[in-house]
Amino acid sequence: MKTQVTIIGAGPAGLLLGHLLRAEGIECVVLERQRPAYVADRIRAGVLEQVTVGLMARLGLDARLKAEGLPHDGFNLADGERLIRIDLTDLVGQHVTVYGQTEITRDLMAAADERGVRVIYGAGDVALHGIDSDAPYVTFTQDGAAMRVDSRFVIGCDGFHGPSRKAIPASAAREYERVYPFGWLGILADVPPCNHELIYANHPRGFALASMRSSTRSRYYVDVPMSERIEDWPDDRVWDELATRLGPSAGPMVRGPALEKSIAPLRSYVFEPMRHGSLLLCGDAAHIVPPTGAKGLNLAASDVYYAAAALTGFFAHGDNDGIAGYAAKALARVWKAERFSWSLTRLMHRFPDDGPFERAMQVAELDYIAGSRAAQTAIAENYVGLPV
Ligand code: RFL
Ligand code: PHB
Repeated sequence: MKTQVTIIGAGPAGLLLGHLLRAEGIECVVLERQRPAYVADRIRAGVLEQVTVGLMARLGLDARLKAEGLPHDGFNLADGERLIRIDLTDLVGQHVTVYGQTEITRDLMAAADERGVRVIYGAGDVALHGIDSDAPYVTFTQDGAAMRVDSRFVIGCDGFHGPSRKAIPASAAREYERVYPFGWLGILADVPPCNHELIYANHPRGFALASMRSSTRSRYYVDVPMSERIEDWPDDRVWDELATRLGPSAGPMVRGPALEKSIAPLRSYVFEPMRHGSLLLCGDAAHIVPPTGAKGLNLAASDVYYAAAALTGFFAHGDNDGIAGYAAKALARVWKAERFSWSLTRLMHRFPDDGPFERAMQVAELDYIAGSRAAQTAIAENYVGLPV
């Protein structure tokens, strides 16, 4: 097979990039290890920045997002009895949109055929070759048969565990990593949310987040040590823990059976560079943020925005500057989101090694935020997403 761009991974990054390239008349093939049902059902992010919403609008794939997405003008930080509201629209004149990653993925998958985005599902043993050259190729297996795609560029959108990043020689790379001593246990249920806005809570027993997917579907999280097993968390135990940590100021919590329940590790990670030769990395393939700032999916979208512009410049105008500048441009935004996600994680979680001093620092910072419009503005401008 021959194409202009090979995309590895059909998560939100790969699918979004495939659509953006096709909209510019660029040929691409997307290789995905999983089957479509698996990709469509993964429960993950829920909060979209305007950049992400804007890309769906640019593609004309935002009809359902506009009809079903919930604009949120603010969110809350809770510490004990105190709720600090961050009024996004008042502070920075923007809002975020609550619309599940599952829905974005489904919208992109549903439109793939009609837009000529070719996705090969069930692609096994994907391996990258010749990324140092102008003629890279990717080999894979499909139903047992050996396959090969030749293209001018390969884009790694294959998440944290995919093969793309590993194809870059260690001598050319640098990794930055922080693994947190807890994970988030998430529960999804068809019950109305306890509050019309998100609440991030710091409680002596640990962190809790009240989020939602719609007015009838709620998503909640508590942090737990990574040694915990999901089997030891029957639904009632999760609801009890949420009720304690969120407290009465969160509003009345309706309980219901879990549609999904899992524990996700928390990590900060950046891989540099995000381009090596003819390979560009986008999304979780190059970086991970702890979910506290709701930045993972949105960073994947901004990477893809830069990558699509660079590839369009190359194929439409023979301009190599965008490709040459891709890594620096993407990383500048990535590092700011890493900082924000790390600092919000630090502020809202009880770390096992923390003593009275660290807790006093959290209280002082929350006091400062509660009383300072400048501090709230800094949080708001990061939460709605920095400009691309
Ligand atoms: P993905 O979604 O991991 O997709 C990668 C795709 O590559 C495929 N793949 C391969 N394909 C071919 N060959 C191989 N060898 C392959 N290996 C892997 C995979 O099957 C998959 O289809 O990465 P992408 O596209 O970069 O998207 C990143 C986002 O999924 C991620 O950042 C967010 O989900 C993070 N995240 C959140 N982000 C937000 O912006 N807002 C949020 O509110 C938010 N909440 C969350 C989150 C992530 C969570 N978990 C479970 C990690 C909440 C949670 C609990
Ligand atoms: C979610 O609804 O899944 C969600 C919302 C906000 C976050 C993380 C996850 O910061």
